[in-house]
Amino acid sequence: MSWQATVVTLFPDMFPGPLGQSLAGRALENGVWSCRTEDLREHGLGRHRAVDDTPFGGGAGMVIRPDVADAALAATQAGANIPRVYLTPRGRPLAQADVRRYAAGPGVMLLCGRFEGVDERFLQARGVEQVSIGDYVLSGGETAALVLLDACVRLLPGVMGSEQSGVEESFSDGLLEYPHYTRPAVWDGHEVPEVLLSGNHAAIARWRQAQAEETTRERRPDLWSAWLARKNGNRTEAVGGATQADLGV
Ligand code: 6GU
Repeated sequence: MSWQATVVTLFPDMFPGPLGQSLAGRALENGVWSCRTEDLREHGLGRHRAVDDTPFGGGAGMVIRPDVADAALAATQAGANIPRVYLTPRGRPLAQADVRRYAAGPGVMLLCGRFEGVDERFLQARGVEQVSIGDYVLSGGETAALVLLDACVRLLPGVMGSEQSGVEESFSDGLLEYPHYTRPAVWDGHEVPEVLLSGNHAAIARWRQAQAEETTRERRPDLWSAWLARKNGNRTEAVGGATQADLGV
């Protein structure tokens, strides 16, 4: 029984798209996962198969009707046990913890919006999670759905070549990853950090940890604060209730 992605969209031809290539593509061919689409248009109303209507209260754009969205959801026959996710810039930010949760289950049902959005009553009544992939606006949820699926599929058992590369990467311990270098040792006059050529594995591990911390502090103050809080929290636990001030941090 393979991990099943079900995508409700007005553009079914966009799937599996790039996920038919490379690692995800091979996993798809091998039956590790499957990708089904449900064309929202087939559930549209009237001669024009309308899926949307003007917003109550006025304003710009169109809104996907709850009855149309619900007919498409029913047609997917996706079980009530699989997470239902609507991709929208109004959603909570997608995090690796969400990806792990989705990948660990039987699959996901993804609803891709276009226009201004989907009627909120449908989302609430059918237990649909709302997820965003970042603070920028895409023309529709389809590319966001592809991002979410890529992140899930690479975690499925047997998809990634090396288990180690799944563990040590950015975000697995809340820090960004350290930088990487390969041959030649001198390129265009630029040398590789000396410690990496030393053969001193403990020194290399310390250098990489320091680099990861420095990069995170500079680029992602949000992750850095969370990491510090966790570290200090753990330390406080270990010494039995000492405050951060006690510890000089
Ligand atoms: Cl999930 N959808 C759209 N349309 N734009 C986005 C997004 C999703 N996440 C970030 N921007």
